[in-house]
Amino acid sequence: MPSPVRIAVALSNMNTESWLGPLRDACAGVGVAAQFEVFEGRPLDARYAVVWLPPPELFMVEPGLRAVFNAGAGVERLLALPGLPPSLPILRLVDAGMAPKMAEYVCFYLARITRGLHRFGGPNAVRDWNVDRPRGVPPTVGVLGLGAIGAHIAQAVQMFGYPVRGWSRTPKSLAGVECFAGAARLGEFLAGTQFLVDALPLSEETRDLLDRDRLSQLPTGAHLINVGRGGTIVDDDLLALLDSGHLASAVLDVFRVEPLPAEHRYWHHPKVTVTPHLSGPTPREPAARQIAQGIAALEAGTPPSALPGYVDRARGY
Ligand code: NDP
Ligand code: OXD
Repeated sequence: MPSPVRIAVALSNMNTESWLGPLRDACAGVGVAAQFEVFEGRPLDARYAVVWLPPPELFMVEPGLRAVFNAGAGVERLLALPGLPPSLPILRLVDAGMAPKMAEYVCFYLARITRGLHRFGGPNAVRDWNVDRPRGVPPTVGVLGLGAIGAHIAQAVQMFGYPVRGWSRTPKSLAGVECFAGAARLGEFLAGTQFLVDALPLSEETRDLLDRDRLSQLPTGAHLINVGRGGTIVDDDLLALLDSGHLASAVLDVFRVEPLPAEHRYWHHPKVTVTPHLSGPTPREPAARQIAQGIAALEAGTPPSALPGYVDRARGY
């Protein structure tokens, strides 16, 4: 019987132990004999690693890695780790159950804001039957990023009757969504968006993308939800446009520095809702299944670049 494939697990900010059972079960389910061990700094002679924000020593101590599985969708911090071998293949999660949760989060805030639902409930709740009920054309929702998550959000929002547009790097075609592609069309996309949802990865091209100029291209009174990455928005520019009244509100789930520092203005700004990076928690079992399928495919000789979630390092996502 061949010896089991050794797999190092290094998951910061997650309950690592709780992942071991689902990972073992998922590998057994795809016929891979695997031995998962928590990486604690000593060599495990691992062939693969399952990571979320791993310590940089992992890559020094484990020179035999053939691929790394990122237990999340965003890879910008993994790619920035010192010592990450330049040709080590990285596979990230593709949806794995995060997309519906993120669509739910966006639809919740969309309804809360556009229908004024924040007025009801709590000690200051409006107790009046004669309140405004929006009956006009719903605002146009624009989704930045039409990947596994953004496309799901766009289609979920569209099902609630909102006109939806989306923006991506390469051209897309999505039922019910007006699609825009490339930097040259971003201005046009923003000008027709009353409710902007950011579902972009952080890369060299998207860092600081939403600065004062770009955000000013949104119509007056526009709202923003950011579930992508904090670094895509220039915080001071967003705050200035909220203060000037050009933007009406921002719901922010992701930040340049996380946890968001206690002194940050976002915490206390009356037009900002802060949530602590919880719009898309990684569901363990589907994530473990996706990772196990990847390991099985690699063990069967499939090239990493042919697998879903293969990270193109030049693109940065
Ligand atoms: P994908 O790689 O599937 O999609 C990324 C999308 O962004 C693609 O449509 C891509 O365009 C587009 N894009 C990237 N760069 C540019 C650019 N320069 N110009 C225009 N469009 C661009 O990623 P996912 O959808 O799986 O995830 C997106 C991000 O969501 C993650 O990277 C992560 O940062 C964030 N996330 C946040 C979570 C949370 O809890 N808040 C949870 C999970 C993810 P194209 O299709 O042409 O390549
Ligand atoms: C992710 C995230 O990228 O949790 O998966 O943000």
